[in-house]
Amino acid sequence: MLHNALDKKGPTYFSEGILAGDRTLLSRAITLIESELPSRTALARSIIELVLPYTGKAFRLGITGVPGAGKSTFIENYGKKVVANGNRLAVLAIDPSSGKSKGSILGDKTRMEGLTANPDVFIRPSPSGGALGGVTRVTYETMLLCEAAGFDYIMVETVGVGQSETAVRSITDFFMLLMLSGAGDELQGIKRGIMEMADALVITKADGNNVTKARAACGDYARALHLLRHEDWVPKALTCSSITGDGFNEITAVINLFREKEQSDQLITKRRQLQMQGLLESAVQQELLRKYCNGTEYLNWLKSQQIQLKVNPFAEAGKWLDKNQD
Ligand SMILES: Nc1nc2c(ncn2[C@@H]2O[C@H](COP(=O)(O)OP(=O)(O)O)[C@@H](O)[C@H]2O)c(=O)[nH]1
Ligand SMILES: [Mg+2]
Repeated sequence: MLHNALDKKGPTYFSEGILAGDRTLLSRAITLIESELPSRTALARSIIELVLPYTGKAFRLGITGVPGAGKSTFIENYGKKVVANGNRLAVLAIDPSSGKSKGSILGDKTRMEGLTANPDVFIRPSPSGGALGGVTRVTYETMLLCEAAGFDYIMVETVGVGQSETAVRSITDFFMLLMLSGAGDELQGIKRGIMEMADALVITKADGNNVTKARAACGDYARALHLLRHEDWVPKALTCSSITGDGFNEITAVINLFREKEQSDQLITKRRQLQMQGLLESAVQQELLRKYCNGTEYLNWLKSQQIQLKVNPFAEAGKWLDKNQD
């Protein structure tokens, strides 16, 4: 069916289909989320509203690291384990560079061949050329729809060189940084800030000649991470190899340990509550910008003020907002 004809069927048609696990409707609804056309945004909002009661049940895992760190291969292997344990898995791949080249997303698909064929797996690459707030919203809303469609494990892959990893950290339960050993933090373009956000740091490709180096790096990071402990969790350093399969049991154990803390002290719920506060704050800010700081009138006002130099920008900003209030 043509997509526009699908859209005409309305939000309930979508929400019921998604709750029943219809992938065509799920995919189309995600496209609506990604759209900037007001009519599509409105339809997407209505669909999300209808499925909201059925969301929140998945474990949300964020995975970052420089291109080539082995993220997609990791997801292929770890994902197989997760599905073998009876989970249904959704993989969302965000690539900030994909606006320019579709290369790495195509690469991801081939790295995840085993998952692509699995009926319990849904893979969705997200182009994310837009603003950072856009990445957060699109990924968060997509995650909600996947949860409503019955996926109970969500992995979000993002490249750790821009700022999309901050966006992903702000909406996932557990944040994992994959690193190559021996390349040095600076060489990998990993900013210290990203390391500080990580709940687990995994040295990848710990196989062949690389094993000793990877273990040594892991020890160094383990000591450094201990100083970076979060309020609710001490980050862990681990190694793994997607070739030999080494390290995956340990990673599973760490994630299970983290998830068990939901039972004892509601660790995930508390994180999500803090995240909700952050999401609301930035949504309000974006909405204000959209409402009051948009369009030609605003741009003309900026220009008219900027040539004068003898204005107090802080006072003028207040006047602009007062004048434009409903
Ligand atoms: N030796 C080795 N190579 C790996 C491993 N994991 C991934 N690779 C290779 O590293 C390259 C980049 O992997 P990919 O998963 O696409 O990285 P991404 O860009 O972080 O998603 C590919 O050529 C993989 O085959 C591993 O555990 N050991
Ligand atoms: Mg990849």
